[in-house]
Amino acid sequence: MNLSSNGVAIPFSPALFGPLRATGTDDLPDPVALRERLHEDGYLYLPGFLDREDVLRLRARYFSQLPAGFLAPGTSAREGLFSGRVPEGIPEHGVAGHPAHAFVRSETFDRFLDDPRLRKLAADLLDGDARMLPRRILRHFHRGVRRASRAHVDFDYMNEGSPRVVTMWIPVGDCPPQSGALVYLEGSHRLPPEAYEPLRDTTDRPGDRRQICHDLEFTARSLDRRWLWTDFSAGDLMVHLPRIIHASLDATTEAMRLSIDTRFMRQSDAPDPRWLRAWSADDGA
Ligand SMILES: O=C(O)CCC(=O)C(=O)O
Repeated sequence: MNLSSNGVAIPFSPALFGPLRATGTDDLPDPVALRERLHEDGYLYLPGFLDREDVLRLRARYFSQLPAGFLAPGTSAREGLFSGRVPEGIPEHGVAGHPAHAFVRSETFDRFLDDPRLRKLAADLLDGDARMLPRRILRHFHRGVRRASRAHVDFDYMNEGSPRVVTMWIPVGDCPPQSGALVYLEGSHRLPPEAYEPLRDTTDRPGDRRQICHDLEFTARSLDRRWLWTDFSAGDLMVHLPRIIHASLDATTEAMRLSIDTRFMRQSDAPDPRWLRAWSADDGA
């Protein structure tokens, strides 16, 4: 596999990559065991937790909002294949006027996320009444941009509220590594922040100290641990803790990468105020 992140290649080698541990969803462990596993690994990988058809329907709904010429000719919105050309005049992804901005404010999106199974899972993991924070992000990457999520921990983006948060990441479509899957740095939720502070100087985005690093090989070697990966299918769900280092790979396939990330916390905990508004890509949060 030829992989890169933000245009920087990373060899797909056993020294740098290992498998995510799956938690079977047919017979989900009891809440205590689930919480233990989440805190042990820093994540839960729940293959097939969501209904594949629901997820693919959502994919089709979003891609059908894109202007003509975005999708490869003769293909369906459900496939979400990139034509190789972004039509002129479309605003930046996720800002007002872009379809993703309207989509996260739509009834379709609300209905999809207002899933009692997600709420119950969040409540089990937080061991209390859970609420979803209103800032829910729709990410869409296609080949050619060589742009992905840099290595980071979520807490650095939401540090004005309680750290007792769980993030759910939902691939909206099949998402192998080459389509821009998320990868997790093994056991990194246990690292003290001082351990990765120096990595923030190696960056393609000076001026933003929140991200840790754009170079995933350098990150793995410096912290002496592997990136955990999998070949995501539509219907899979990832849950992670706010202190685990994660990043995404560049999308290089014809199939575009679409995903949602959404966060839950206990009703009684104080949220970071920046997460109480609907997401806009230019909201600075
Ligand atoms: O989807 C991505 O590339 C990043 C998502 C993320 O960082 C998260 O869900 O916390």
